[in-house]
Amino acid sequence: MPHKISLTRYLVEQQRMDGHIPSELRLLLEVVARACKTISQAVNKGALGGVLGTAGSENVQGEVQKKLDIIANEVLIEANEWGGHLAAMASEEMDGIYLVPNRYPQGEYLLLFDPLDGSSNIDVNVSIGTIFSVLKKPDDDRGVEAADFLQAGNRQVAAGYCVYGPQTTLVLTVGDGVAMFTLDREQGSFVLTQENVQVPPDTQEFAINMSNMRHWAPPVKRYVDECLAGKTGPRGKDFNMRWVASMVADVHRILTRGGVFLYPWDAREPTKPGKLRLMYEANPMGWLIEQAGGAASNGQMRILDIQPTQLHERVSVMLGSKNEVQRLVSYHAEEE
Ligand code: P6P
Repeated sequence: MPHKISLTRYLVEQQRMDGHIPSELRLLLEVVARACKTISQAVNKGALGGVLGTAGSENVQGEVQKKLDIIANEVLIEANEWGGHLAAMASEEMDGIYLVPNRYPQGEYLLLFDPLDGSSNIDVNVSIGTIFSVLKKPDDDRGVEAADFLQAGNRQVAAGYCVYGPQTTLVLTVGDGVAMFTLDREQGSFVLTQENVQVPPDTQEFAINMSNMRHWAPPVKRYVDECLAGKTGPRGKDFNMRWVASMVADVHRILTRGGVFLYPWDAREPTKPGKLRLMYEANPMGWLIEQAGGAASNGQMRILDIQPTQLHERVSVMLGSKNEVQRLVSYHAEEE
């Protein structure tokens, strides 16, 4: 039986090997992982824990908050605010940024998260997850402001998610490839189960919410029509379709066996660039996919190069197997 490598040992070796992970960042990632374990336990209780259903409130997006959305948010805030590794946090569930209280030491990192992505799936027992992104705060001694979070995704120093499914699996990058850690509930620790994750450049599986077809822009319609035409169409091969309506689950499948995920702009709300949020969904997931050899675009440009202007801004997302994303980008270019 190969010796189990815990998340802690993996991070210590990453830190020792090439100083790639400063000790403060290692501490931050271990705290986030512990918070994900706590969230996993709450999620797994389900109806037994009295945590299903709505909380009777709305978040900044105007979406009804589930009880577990708020629980997960509070777990992440409470786990991270006292350690001295963070200066501030931002969350899908909070309008503004959360400054680490003055009673605690301030660190140099900014943590952004969607505490429980896919929460419409909570009550029907389908996989959901936590997505997180880590940035560095500006190198000055003034207090952190919301504008300090508005950094392009190519400035992330760590990104990852924890998927609460049949297994609880933490997936992480610090810019040196993607590693996966499965929660060993008997030991209560995340154990390395895959490293150097690679997304195949080609695929026969696409993920999109087909009910929005009549609202898509022509390049997306063309791409999906060609997938549906299968072997007799221009692609010369049949495609399969998946849509979990939980980005974490769809991205985990793509990291595990390839595929392409699309949540593109559509005409339902033409002034919105898309549904998904740039800072704490598209950027962390985009970096993970790129670190695994895939691509992530908004149809016109690399998602990680987008300069954010608002904390909760939305973006059109096409990510996964590189050759499929490049095909989508070329269709958008032809359209323009
Ligand atoms: P739709 C979940 O609410 C989410 O933000 C992503 O996790 C998911 O991919 C998408 O929205 C699902 O959206 O419109 O298909 O319900």
